Amino acid sequence: LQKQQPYRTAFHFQPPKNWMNDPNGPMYYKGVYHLFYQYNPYSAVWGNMTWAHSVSYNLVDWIHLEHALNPTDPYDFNGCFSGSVTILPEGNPVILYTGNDYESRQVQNLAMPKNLSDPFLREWVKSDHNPLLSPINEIKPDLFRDPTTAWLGPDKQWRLLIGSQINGHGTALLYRSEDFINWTRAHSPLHFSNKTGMWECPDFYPVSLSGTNGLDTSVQGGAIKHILKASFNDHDYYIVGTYDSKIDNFTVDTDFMDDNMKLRYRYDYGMFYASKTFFDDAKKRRILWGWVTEADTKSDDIEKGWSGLQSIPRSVWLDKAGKQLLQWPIAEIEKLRSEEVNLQNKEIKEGNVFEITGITASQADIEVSFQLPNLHVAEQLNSDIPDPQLLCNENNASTGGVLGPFGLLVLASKNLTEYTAIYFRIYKSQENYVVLMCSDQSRSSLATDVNKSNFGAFVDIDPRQKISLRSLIDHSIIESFGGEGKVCITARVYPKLAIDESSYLYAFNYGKQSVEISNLSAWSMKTAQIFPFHQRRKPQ
Ligand code: DQQ
Repeated sequence: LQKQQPYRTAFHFQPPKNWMNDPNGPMYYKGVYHLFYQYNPYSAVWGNMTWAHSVSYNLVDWIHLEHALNPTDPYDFNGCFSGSVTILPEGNPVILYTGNDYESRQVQNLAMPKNLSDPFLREWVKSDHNPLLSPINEIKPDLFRDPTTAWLGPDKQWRLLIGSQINGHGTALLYRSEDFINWTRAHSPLHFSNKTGMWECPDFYPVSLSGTNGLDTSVQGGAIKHILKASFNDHDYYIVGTYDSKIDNFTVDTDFMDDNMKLRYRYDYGMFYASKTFFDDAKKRRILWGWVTEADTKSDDIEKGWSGLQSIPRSVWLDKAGKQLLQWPIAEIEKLRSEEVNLQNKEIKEGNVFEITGITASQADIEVSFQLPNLHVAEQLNSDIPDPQLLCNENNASTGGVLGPFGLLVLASKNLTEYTAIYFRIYKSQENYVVLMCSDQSRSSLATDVNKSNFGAFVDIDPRQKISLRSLIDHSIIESFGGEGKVCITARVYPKLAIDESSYLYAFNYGKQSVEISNLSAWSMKTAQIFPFHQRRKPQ
């Protein structure tokens, strides 16, 4: 099958076929992880939005179940759109989701599990009270969607956010309720921006200032900050701030835009959208899922019979400085590692490319760290407000510099006709060093009709320390983590030559100065067990 389907993944979550987009209502319940997702049961293009449902004991191997929500009622007839799960104080989960109703108005609905003693929660019942919320007053009927997980305030009232656009401004509307059924809109939204359009899939959660553990969504007070994420412009942006639950005031440390009107922090600088987090009570961590879109054409999707991936779930926490988030693939994924290869203290001289052999290059996990002996020769960055994406585009991996480009060539063909380059360049800006990370897809495929845009970001690290990179490679997706999770870039590629056993892995340095690989470990990755219920395997 892999022969005809060279782009299907081996350890990323995928349904057997058809269209998938946003992750919905992820949760942990009675020893089982649940993932719902936006799904079209009938084809590989968007439509007929249904909540598909899969469960897992380890977030790696999955069992596909019956659909949880079908668009069959007047209040969701045109689609069961995105939403979230809230675990009520007695431990019972409920779903809040957007229904695109029979008149294509976006309304908010509630659903409950039919049988709470079934840890798979296979059947869901829609509430008789639906729709709970309709677009009234100045809310436009088609700009009112994606309820968050609700949290409980000190006054014992629930709060939740709904993505919207009011007077042309992106906003997170705030609602309160005592009984989870009757919701009242607060006078002020939690936050808005007059510089963005519609906010989709907002997410709002506390993060700890003292360690990497996650916090339950209702935790308030103590050494914490709050994260607000909104999806717009095809990307997921977040801001860090302080939330006062008594007056529902959110004071932001840094807004979506910086002083130069540039958008600031993104979860991922590549293809990653409509993400959602949940608190994993079993391992006390917060986990992030995101929809990874396609870069090929709609007709390619129809031909291959599927579209869309989910990212590898990532642990997310606040960095020590309290400024930005760090993300790392959940540790469970490491159980798929096999056939390890290692390298230490290897110099890569100017213009050098060398192959890393001994692993399956199309299905791999690589961790590498680089050291630069001669930083003072770094080129000066000649721009006041440099744009990292532009820098990666202007100087792709084949353009030699002084300190870099150096990094990995992944999903590469033997003669390097095709490759995707994940690399760094080091610049000086006044007296500071600047580390640029790029994911260069421009040579990823001989195919001409796929999107091969490059992605880039600055990694806020001191290059006098090691510069680290981890890449998860899975046939048509490359998820890269720079600076131990400070910058994530996810790319989709569709090589013609570099597929399966014709795919190779290299390290390279096209900079004038030598760089040293202080450490490299790479593994082949085994295939995860992702099956329909009747073919499920015993959990390991
Ligand atoms: N996808 C859903 C919406 C959401 C959008 C519909 C984001 O609820 O706003 O499939 O990708």
